[in-house]
Amino acid sequence: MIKSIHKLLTPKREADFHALVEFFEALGLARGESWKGRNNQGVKVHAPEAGVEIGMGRGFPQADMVIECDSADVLYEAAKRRRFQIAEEIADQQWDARMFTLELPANAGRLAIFSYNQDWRAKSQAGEGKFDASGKRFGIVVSRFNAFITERLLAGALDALRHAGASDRDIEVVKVPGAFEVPSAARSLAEAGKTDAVICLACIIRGETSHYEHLANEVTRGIGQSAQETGVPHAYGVLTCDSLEQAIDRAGLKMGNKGWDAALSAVEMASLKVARKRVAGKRVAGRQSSVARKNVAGDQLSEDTGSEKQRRKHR
Ligand code: INI
Repeated sequence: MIKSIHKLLTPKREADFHALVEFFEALGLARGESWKGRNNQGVKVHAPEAGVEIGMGRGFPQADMVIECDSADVLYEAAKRRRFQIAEEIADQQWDARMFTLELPANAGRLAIFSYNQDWRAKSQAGEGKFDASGKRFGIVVSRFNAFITERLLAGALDALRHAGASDRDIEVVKVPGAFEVPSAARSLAEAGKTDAVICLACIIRGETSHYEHLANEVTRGIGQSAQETGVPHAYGVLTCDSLEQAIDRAGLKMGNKGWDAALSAVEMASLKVARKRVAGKRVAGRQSSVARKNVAGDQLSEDTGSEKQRRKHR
């Protein structure tokens, strides 16, 4: 499983290294993991989404790196206030966007920053959630049983939420003794009304229990029931494995990390709920306006009838 894609910048001087980190943080990228070894050091800064774009034709930014944001004008003002070196002034683009470019510190290249004028994705993604966790609150319930595995699931889930833009203060982690206790803790979190999605993490290993099937079934049923009855999305990150080896593979090695996967499902379902609420809101508003139209017509009708009655009276 591919985990991420990075643009690597390797300035020679320590001052340039810090200047670059501060530059990206000032633009709003989140600081991720960092390390300091004998021969090198590194800091990762993240955006909710990253990838390779393959483009053809004219009008692409002339830059080594591109950032899409909500408002290029806001970032442009921020860049000017911080006296970042502006290479190209902010301007309208023929692809219905606003864009400007900056020189990166330490001669590390050029960065283009743009925002679309219209949210053209809104229509095409109407039926899908987005992998954007910013501003959303998450609860994580994690079982201490098989902690060797569940701690890895938890690390994967936290990593995924942070990558998707969630803030640490919006993540509540609740630890419970075992998988059996996960559904009730998940329900408490969901019913408290302070989370947009709950992520359930546990590990049940067949070899370790004679009641494996009962436990796995009950935990799965309980999580599903809590999701359906509270209306809060629950992500299922419960490993049900035949052996410890299988569990290890699903907690960070060959088969990826199911905690990470569950967290991304939670992000998607939380944003799908918001998107569907927005669509439903528009529908209700649309329906109200037609009801309102009917009322107006109805009122006119009764007025006419009234004046007709009056006329009859006078005749
Ligand atoms: N809990 C788990 O999370 N995984 C297991 O594999 C497991 N086994 O093997 O029994 C397990 N048992 C504990 C259970 O979830 C409860 O915590 C316990 O029964 C107390 O209610």
